[in-house]
This record gives sequence, structure tokens and C-alpha cells, in this order.
Amino acid sequence: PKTFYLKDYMPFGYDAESVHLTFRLAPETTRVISRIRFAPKPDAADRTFFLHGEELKLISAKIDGQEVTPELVEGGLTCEVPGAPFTWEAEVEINPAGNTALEGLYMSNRMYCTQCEAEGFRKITYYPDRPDVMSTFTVRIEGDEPVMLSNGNPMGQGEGWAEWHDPWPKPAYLFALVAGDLVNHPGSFTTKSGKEVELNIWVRPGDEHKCAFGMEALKKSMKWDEDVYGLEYDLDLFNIVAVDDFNMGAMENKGLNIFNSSCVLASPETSTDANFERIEAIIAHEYFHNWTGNRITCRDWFQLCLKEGLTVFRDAQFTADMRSEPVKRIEDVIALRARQFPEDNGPLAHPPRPEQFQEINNFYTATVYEKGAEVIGMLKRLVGDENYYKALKLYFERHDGQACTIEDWLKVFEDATGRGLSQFKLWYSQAGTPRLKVSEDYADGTYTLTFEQSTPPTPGQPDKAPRVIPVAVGLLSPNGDEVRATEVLELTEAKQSFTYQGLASKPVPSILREFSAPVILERETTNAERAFLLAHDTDPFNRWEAGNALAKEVRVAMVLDGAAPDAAYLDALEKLVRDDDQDPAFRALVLTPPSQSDIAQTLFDRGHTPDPQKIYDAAETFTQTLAQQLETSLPRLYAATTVDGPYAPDAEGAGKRALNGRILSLLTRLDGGEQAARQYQAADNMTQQYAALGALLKAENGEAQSQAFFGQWQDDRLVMDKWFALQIACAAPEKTAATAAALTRHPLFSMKNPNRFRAVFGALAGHHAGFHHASGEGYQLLADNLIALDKLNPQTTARMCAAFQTWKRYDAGRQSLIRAQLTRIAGTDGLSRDTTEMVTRILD
Ligand code: BAL
Ligand code: ZN
Repeated sequence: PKTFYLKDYMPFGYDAESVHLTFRLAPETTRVISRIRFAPKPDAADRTFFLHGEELKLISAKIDGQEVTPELVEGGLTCEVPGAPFTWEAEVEINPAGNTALEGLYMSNRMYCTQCEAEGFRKITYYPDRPDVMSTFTVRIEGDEPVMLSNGNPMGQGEGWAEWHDPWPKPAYLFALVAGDLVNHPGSFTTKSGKEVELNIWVRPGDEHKCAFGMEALKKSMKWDEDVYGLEYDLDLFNIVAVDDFNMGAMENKGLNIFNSSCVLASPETSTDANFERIEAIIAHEYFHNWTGNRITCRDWFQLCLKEGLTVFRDAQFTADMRSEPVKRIEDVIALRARQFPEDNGPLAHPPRPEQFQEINNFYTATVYEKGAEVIGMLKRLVGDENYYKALKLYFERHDGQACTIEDWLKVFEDATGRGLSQFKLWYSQAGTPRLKVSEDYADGTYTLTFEQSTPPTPGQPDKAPRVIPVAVGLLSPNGDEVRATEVLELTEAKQSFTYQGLASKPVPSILREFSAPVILERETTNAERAFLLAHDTDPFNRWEAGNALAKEVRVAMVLDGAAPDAAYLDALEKLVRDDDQDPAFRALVLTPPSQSDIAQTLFDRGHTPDPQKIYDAAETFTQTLAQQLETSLPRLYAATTVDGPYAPDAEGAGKRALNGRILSLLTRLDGGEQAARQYQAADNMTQQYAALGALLKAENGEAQSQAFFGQWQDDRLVMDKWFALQIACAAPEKTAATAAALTRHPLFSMKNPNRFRAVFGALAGHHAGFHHASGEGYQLLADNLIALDKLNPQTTARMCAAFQTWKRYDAGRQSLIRAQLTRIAGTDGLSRDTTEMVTRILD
């Protein structure tokens, strides 16, 4: 496959001044008629008239009304065109019903819908399908669907037709069309300048009762963006549509967001607290894209993190404001370590702004999104809040309506603050997670912290230069008082020291508060000091971090030395869990064990070969011991954390229920499931029902409830995804692959629904000991199914290949089993470009 390089960027030689599209809908033979006004750019270096097009049947093409015969070439067409402005017209036929890749125009449950980011529009018609070509779109939809939607404002509708016009120039990736039997949940919002905006969430009949939460989240997002960033919505209408078959979470098409139904539909009976929080965040994310993504878009796909990193950062700010700032930060760091660190420290490592790709869909990654957001968080910390908002204001003033680059973004900060950012820019161009080694020295009241930064080689980048790293540090006295409030130390060199004077005694440092940079901290310390910070740190993130580090150390010692769970740590946990003055959400987070994959990585980093079964056994032993230690307190804790009254998906209730769920899982280890069965029976919300079912399945005592759950929810696709995933997640390692395999034979399993596929195989890959069971059955099952899915849906297949990315951590036996599967996938006839690129990179 062809490789595309950032350095080869060339602008298109023509402006697209206006785009008119007519769709004549038919499931297998939709006709798309395009009429596009092109004008040659006076200063263009390259006037090649190339239009992207894939899987299109060209019926006719005209220039200024005269039939022409374009040359069909790989990936599109070229044509002789006039040297002055001209009108291009083309009619093509496409097959939405046969489109299982879910890119372009496709059908989901008899409904037409589109997904054009990144390069799906070229499957709709011939077009310069690149984000730097922006145009106004007028769309006419002809068909007999009851509801027919496109971007922008409605222009009119009648029997069998509807017309739409979007006045804001946009790239083709933001085009959207939806048509089908849909019902709307309406709402409205008055903007700060007094404009009434009509809001709708469109769903399949029967899902109307799952829209209210999303609608409120949308209104809160609109208000928040006005309050915090001063940004107002710019159309009369904002539509959201829920679609069951969708490769991503959601899509920010201008004025017509399309959502994976799992990311918008919510009700207390069918959604967990975690679902509610995620839905609120994704609705905000897509809405925020209206300015960071749509009004200001990317010049090319290498700049993807320009919109994604910033928008993730903005949605995290929003969630922190709506809920709990420390809890959100802890959750984000857990997710970063679970998804981005393995990527950044393995064969798929790439910078937030990659410099090459074969298939851009493979770069919608945790690095582009989450590390991209971390980079913005560091920038904000370095320039300060006031300068950050000043720079953002300048960004919107200077670049509204443009397709921009990371250089444009950084220049805005340089101009707004007077600060040079050339070294900071390394965060965008260098891959890999920096290691930050810390040593300390104390003498005569002077305390010195010395930092050494280094980043291991990543593919194509053997050597790394030192970066600017903001390290937030506070100092505590041995009695737990804070003797130095948080200060941000700016590292710029490979090795650098910072001194604090006038300290009465050697302080205990709290380093990297709020996780001020996405680095791995390496510091020799003791479990006693970690326990001290868990009890006393004034920074909530670092309190949790101390507990998390302690939890890891204890498990590592159990795995390596067969040690018993550390008694001091168990005591510290017990004290914290029983302390009702502590935030329940925080207690739940401290009680959540580090992931087994994280333990494997820690062992690997320290020169050991991780044994997944031993890691699993250590985790089981630890939890069992903790349950026994807490035995007498568990019933009281369970009762104290049970939320009475009607369910509400707010942060406070969610925190309590999270703790209650942890307590229930401990209790189930002692009572075999008595309490869980009672909770299952009594639950009036999915959070408690699901927690109970999980505890029972883990205890291998949940068959009856699992059947009851199926009976109750078999007609609800989203709840069924939970049912599929939970059985795998709770299976013992030796049964994980067989459980997943059996579920692929279930009548409700479908290769064509990405949510269902991800429910099964995401759960399999997420079960560390089960997926990496020495039998290799997990590897084989996943590979079999990836090979099958690739023929239908390359995008989802390629993303799921990442399950294999950590393969070099493991022993020779497992490595050879995984290599065999990767090689088998790579050797499959007709393998997609998407999957070929992923498998090749992982194998390299
Ligand atoms: N732009 C793709 C989906 C999202 O990041 O919002
Ligand atoms: Zn996004």
C-alpha cells in the first residue's frame, strides 16, 4: 500500500466555491448527482484536477453542461478542465445496503446514514476529499423515508423530498445525511446573544425514553462553551441522530451529529453510571467540535490532534466542571495508562502528529486523542490560565473558517504570550513516553530535587531530544503539613536540579501533582512513604497515585517472591475504606486494583517476563485477603454506601454506587453471592443490576441471574452488549476463550454490528490472563474473527488488531503463538489496507 507523508503536502489547485448534491435514495442503487463550482487558484503550484472516488459507478460527467470522459485512475479520476471557473457535474450510483464497512453512505436497520471522516465522502461521489477543501453544501434528498436530514438549516420539504443548506463552508468529512423512520426528542436553547436554537435527538421508534439525559447534556455543553470559551452556536438547528451500527463513538458533522447509539441513548434501567458519564462527555465533545474542528478544521490528516487533542481537553474540562475534578483526572490517567502508554511503548508508537500513514483510520488513536489532550494540558499549565484563554481567543479570531496546522496553533500561543515554543513542539513530533528519574538530597535546610529525563527509542525515532516537562511539586513535612504549596517546575534539560531553602526537616515530596505531564516517574521510595502520601497528600490525584503505586508494588512482590499481601498496605486500605469522611468516589478508586496489564508492563520494565496467570493469581489472592480482613466491616459499609431513593445519574450518587459495587464484590467472596443475589433481585437501575450480576458471575454462581438478565433485556441491543461482555470479563482465565467462542455462536452475535463485535472481542482482549492463556486459544479466536471481519469492516478490524501490540512483553512461547496468528492474518488473501498496515507495524 501507498504511504502518505506530511512533508509531501500540496494544496489542491482549485477552490470549491459551492457544492450541490442530489440524492435519489434506493437501498442498492442510490444515485448521487453532484454539481460543484470550481475555480482555479491563481497561485497554484499544481493544477492537476484529481477527484477522489472509491466504489462508485460513474454514470455521467459534465463540465459546463458538456459531457466529458474523465480518466478513471486508482482512487479516483482525473479530467482536463478549463483554466477559468467551471461547473463540474457528475452522476454516480452507490450501494448503501451492501456497504458493511460503514464508511460513506450505508444502511443500519433500514435507515440511511453516513460516516465521512476521515475519507468516506469519496465513497459517495467524486470530490477533492481532503480537509483543506472547504465549501458550502446544498443538499436535496429524494426518497420515501419519513425523515430526511442533512447539515445546516432546512430549506424546504415536500412529498418525497427535502432540501438543506449549510451556510458554513466545510470540508467533505463533515458532510452528513440521514434518512429513515425516526422520531425526535425535541429541545431548545437560547444562545447568549438571544438566538433560539432548535435541538433534536432523533432515534428509532421505541427509543424515545432514552433521550432526555442526552438532551440535557447537550444544553449544558452549549452553555458551558459560552461561559468558559465564549463560543456560541451558529445555526438555527442542532440535530443528533442515534445509529446502532457505527465504527466510532460519534461524529461531529456540522449541525447533524451522528452518534453510536451506545454514546447517546441512556435510561436508568439500561445504562450504568459509567455510561451516563461517558454519554455526557461525548455529547459535549461532539458539540465542542463545532468550533474546534468544524469552524477551524485541519489542513490535512496529519494534523488530526489539532482538533481531537483540543476537543478532548475541552470535554475533560467540562466533565471536571460538571462532576468532580480530581475524580475525572484520576479516571483519565487510568485510561491513559491503559490505552496510550502501551501504544507509546510498543510497535505502534507514533507522535501525536504522525508524519506518515498508509491508512488514516489507523491514527484515530489514544496518542492522537488522549496524549494530544495531555499536551494541551501541559501548555495551559506552562502559560497559565489567563494566557491560555487569551491564546484561544486569538486562535478563534485569527483562524475562523480556516484549515490549520499545529504550527498555526503554537504560533497563536507564541504571539499571545511572547513565549517561544520550539522545544515544546517536540511533544507533537516525538513519540514515546518520557521517563523521569528523580533523586533527592537534603542538608542544612536545603532540599534538592534532581530530574533526569529520557525517552526510549520508538519506531523510526532512535534518538530523542529533551522536552519541556512541567512538573507540579509540593512538599509535605513529616507530620503531614504542606510546607511548600504546589509549584510548577519547568524541565528543559536532560538533567536538572531545583532547590528549596529553609526547610526545618527533610520533606516528603509530592511530585507530578495532578499528573502534570504524561511521563513515567521513576523514583526510589518506600512503601511507608507511599502510605504516608496516601494518608496525607493535599493533592487528591497524588493521594490516589500513592495508593496506586503501593498497590502495584505489593502485587509485584507477590508475583515475584510469592510474598503474602503486604499487611501495612491492607491496614492502610482498611482505614481508608472505613473512613466515612472520605469521598466515596475516591475510596472506590483507591479500592480499584491496578490493571493486570499494567502489572505486566511494570514487571517487563523491570526486566522480568510477566506471567499472566501468576499476575491473575496474585490479584485474586490479594482481593480475597482484603475481603477477609474487612469481613466484619463489610455489611456496615455495604449498607452505608447503598443509595436510597430514586436513581439519579449524578456524580455524588455514582461515587457512592461505585464504592458500593466494590464492597459488594468483596462481600461476594465471603458469602458466595447471597447479598449480590438480593441486590440483583431488588435493583431498579442498571448500575446495581450489572454490579450484582458481575459479582455473581465472578463467583461462578450467576447462571440463573444471567438467564434472567437475558430474558429481561434480549430486545435491547445496548444491554445485550453488556451481557455479552460481562460473561467474558468474569470468566476464569482457562475458560475465557471458550466463553467468548460460545458467545460468537449465540443467535444474537453479529459480525456486522461493531458494538457487538467489540463487546465480545474487546472483553476477550481486556481479560489479561484469559486472552494470554498459555493455550493460545484466545489469540487464535481473535485472529479467526479478525480475518472474518476484515472482509466486512476493515476499520474496526484494524483497530482491534491493537490487542496484540504488547506481544513482546511475554515469554517465547506466547510470542511465537502470537507471531503465528499475526503472520496468518498478514497472509490472508485480499486483506484490507487498514489491517495490513496494523499487522505489519505490530510485527516489525
Ligand atoms: N472526529 C471523529 C469523532 C470524534 O472524535 O469526535
Ligand atoms: Zn473528536
